[in-house]
Amino acid sequence: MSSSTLRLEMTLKNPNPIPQRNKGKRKECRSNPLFILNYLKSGYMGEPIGILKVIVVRGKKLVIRDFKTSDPYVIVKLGNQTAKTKVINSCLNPVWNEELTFSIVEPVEVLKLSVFDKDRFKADDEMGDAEVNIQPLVKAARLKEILGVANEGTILRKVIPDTDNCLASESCISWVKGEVVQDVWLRLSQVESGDIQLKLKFLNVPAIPPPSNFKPLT
Ligand SMILES: [Ca+2]
Repeated sequence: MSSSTLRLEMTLKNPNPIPQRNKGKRKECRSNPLFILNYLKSGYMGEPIGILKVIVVRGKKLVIRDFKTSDPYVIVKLGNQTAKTKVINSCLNPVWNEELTFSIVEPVEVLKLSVFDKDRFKADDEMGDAEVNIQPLVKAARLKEILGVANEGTILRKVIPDTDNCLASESCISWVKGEVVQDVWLRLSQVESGDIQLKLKFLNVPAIPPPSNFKPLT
């Protein structure tokens, strides 16, 4: 077999071979303190402290990005985790009622969302963005753990609209059906109008049962 045939065969087996110089670079990166610091910051190494369920309920008075309407969808981000809702065609007051799940790691990041108008033949248009601090929810859930029982509907905490947050109205963190739930209306920024309603739920990370052959030390 000639060397050119051998090269072709190797390319077919591995269409994207890593060039030798990149292999060396990659190894070098992993021993670089800055790389390790960034990796730790990314949250991958963090111990999960809980699960965040984000229910994107609906949008209100969203902006027009097509001729008379828009086809909105929402992208939600927590640290390096991203999830998005489905597109609702031709609607400025869409109802998604979609549940997106994230893991919460320390340090707790701000939850960010962006709304876009889906377009078929060009890049999707921006329809505003917003963010919400989930620290009050995490703290309320921890307080609930310490205090123990709460009656159904008990308000654990209230968060008021401020220049530091995107809240469109007062937000309540309550104990609902065995879960710590925060109802939020966010005002979209970078646009003339538009609010998004979210329901945030904090869930404890499920405990991993010990292996069947586990024997505690005596
Ligand atoms: Ca569109």
